Amino acid sequence: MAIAAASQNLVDGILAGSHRAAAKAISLIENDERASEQLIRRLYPQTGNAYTVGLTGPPGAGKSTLVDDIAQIARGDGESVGIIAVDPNSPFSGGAILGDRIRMMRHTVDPDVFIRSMGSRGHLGGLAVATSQARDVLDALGMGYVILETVGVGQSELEVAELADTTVVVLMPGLGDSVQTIKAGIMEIADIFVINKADHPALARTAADLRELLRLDPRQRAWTPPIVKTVATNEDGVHELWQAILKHRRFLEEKGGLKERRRRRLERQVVEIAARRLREEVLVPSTEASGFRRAVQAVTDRRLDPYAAADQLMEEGAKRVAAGS
Ligand SMILES: Nc1nc2c(ncn2[C@@H]2O[C@H](COP(=O)(O)OP(=O)(O)O)[C@@H](O)[C@H]2O)c(=O)[nH]1
Ligand SMILES: [Mg+2]
Repeated sequence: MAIAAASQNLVDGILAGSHRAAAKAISLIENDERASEQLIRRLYPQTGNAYTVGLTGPPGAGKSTLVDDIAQIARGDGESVGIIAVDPNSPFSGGAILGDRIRMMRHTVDPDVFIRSMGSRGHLGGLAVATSQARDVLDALGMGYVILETVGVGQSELEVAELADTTVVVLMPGLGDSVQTIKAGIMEIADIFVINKADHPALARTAADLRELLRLDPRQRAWTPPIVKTVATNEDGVHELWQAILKHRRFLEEKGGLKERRRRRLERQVVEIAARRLREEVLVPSTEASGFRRAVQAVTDRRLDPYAAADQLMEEGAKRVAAGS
């Protein structure tokens, strides 16, 4: 009951545009899976208005610096911007990590910019779920754009990148065989490539490698990912990057791809939630029931095969859930 009341206050606060309420909500998401589910259920009808941009790439490529620049430009266009910096390798959460905090200081008094870092702590449902919920909070808060900064090229980063409407892959020259580190998955999700640190002497080589990689990509694309070169620390090329994001957004909106992308994402989300519920609420509790132990004994004795036992487990579990609810 206390949780329900608290989350109604949070919901009211978020819908009224309170950054404090949004910050509290994200802490809740990091620490309390049950409560955050209740929160998202209440906020959900008020979401769907923010446009989500993902920036992903190796550590040190300049993502945070770029996000800061983009936020500045978007604010100049009269847009509000919510930023979530996701770092699965960072033990820090509950606020901006120090570097980000200093860099993003110029936005801190701006009511139309919200910044938050999320680390690896907690998140029983996974970092992608937590990020998705935080994204929903900033959407409900009324942010026109939500920018997700994610580190690296691993599976959990791919899942986070899948939350975005437009995905920007940030690379930098001189990472050895930097382009070789672009995994197949990243090629598929990139809508825009950025080669940041274009002030580096290896720029030409990295750009040529990337163009070659794109040329060899056998898939037919309705949208060819542009390659934007930036020097984030001087804000060079950052207007071009913002224009590329807007152009991709227009492309998705005009060709209907945006609705389709979002529908597919929600489809995956519903299936994931159902699968988690099935495991946590049907299968695991069913293994505690005496019928399960009898069935396993029957499998051991070769009176029942494992497939039939699994079907039985599902049936009994479903019956129990139906009786309980
Ligand atoms: N020379 C150069 N340094 C940059 C550029 N962009 C960012 N940096 C620096 O690279 C370092 C890492 O940047 P950061 O934005 O934290 O990278 P992130 O880990 O991808 O978020 C910082 O010291 C930045 O000041 C750039 O275009 N040129
Ligand atoms: Mg960063």
